[in-house]
Amino acid sequence: MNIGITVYPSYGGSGIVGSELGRELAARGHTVHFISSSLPTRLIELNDRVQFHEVEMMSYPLFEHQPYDLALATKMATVARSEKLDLLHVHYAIPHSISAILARESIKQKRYVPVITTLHGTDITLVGADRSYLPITRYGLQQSDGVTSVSKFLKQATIETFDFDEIEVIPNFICPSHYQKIDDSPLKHELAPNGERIVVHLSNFRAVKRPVDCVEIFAKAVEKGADARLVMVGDGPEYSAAHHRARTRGVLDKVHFVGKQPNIADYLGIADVSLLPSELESFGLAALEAQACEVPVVASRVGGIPEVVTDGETGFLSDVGDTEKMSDDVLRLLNNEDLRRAFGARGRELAVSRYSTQKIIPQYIAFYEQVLKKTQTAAAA
Ligand code: GMT
Repeated sequence: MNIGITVYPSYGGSGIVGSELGRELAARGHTVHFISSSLPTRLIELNDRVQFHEVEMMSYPLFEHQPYDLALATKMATVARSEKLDLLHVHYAIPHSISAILARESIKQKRYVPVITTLHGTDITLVGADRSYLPITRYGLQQSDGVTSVSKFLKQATIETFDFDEIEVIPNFICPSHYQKIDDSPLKHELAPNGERIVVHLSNFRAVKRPVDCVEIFAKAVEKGADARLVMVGDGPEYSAAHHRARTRGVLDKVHFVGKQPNIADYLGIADVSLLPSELESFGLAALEAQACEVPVVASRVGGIPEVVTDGETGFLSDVGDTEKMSDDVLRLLNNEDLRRAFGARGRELAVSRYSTQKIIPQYIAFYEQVLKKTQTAAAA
């Protein structure tokens, strides 16, 4: 197949999922055309099967804001025709599905290019549900030729908010050989020079991820006797607040803010516990990545997280903001190697058996084929 993929290139899990999906599809013999404003972060290698088409934006004094959605639609239509795309697969509904629908409609006299929208999270729960975007998001769902969501939770949220239920659940995935436990590494010595335990948090530091809670959980665990380091991987709006909390709680010397990292498996692989105390999480890719590296997860019991983290088996779940309990859970895991190993092994087992690329990528391909068949049958009738 010839597949057009659009993602937000530099920010968040939807971009990661879209980029890695593209790479996996190419490895299975398909040709993938990324259409976005810049090269997606995790896409380091372009070749005959993985191509990139940059959305060009014309600036004009009259434009208070440049109309990216229209420029994207134009590029999608151009690439769809020149590369004879079989379908357009967009990640994150706003504005990508609207741009794709516009592109499809603008060229449908020549050929019909179906649009598949994958819902990732705040495109439904936060941004899409806001009154200013709700009607257009619903239209995007109704007009897409196929819609997938990354968890059962997100499907249910979409039904409740948009009264739309034709959704295939296809979860996030990991490549098992890429995410592995690392027993020892120079990085581990650098971050924990005296053999301290490593607690890790990985996110884009938006308020919804509650990175300040991570520092608070860690500070409480230290007060209760933990000999550990906290490694904060990523960057974003809440960085300053998290840094400030580390300073005021007197743990700044034990917290490493390492910024955005190209290879997060290096950090997850050496960790003993992973923290994901989010306000809301439609799936929780960071939890899955940690589990794949045999790292137990301490997280909030919200959204799709319970679909990924099994409470008492691969990690511990708590109410949002319950930093007291979360710090107890961290301490319990740090102090008990057998428990940590058992949770780690079970987490890896679940990550591989349920969410490996081998299991999930064929689900996307089957869904593409189903949508193509449906649209071709409709066209023939
Ligand atoms: O909804 C978002 O926050 C944006 C989105 C992204 O692009 O970062 O994140 C979501 O997509 C990930 C990949 O499917 C999921 O694993 C995350 O749980 C989800 N984030 C939230 O729901 C907050």
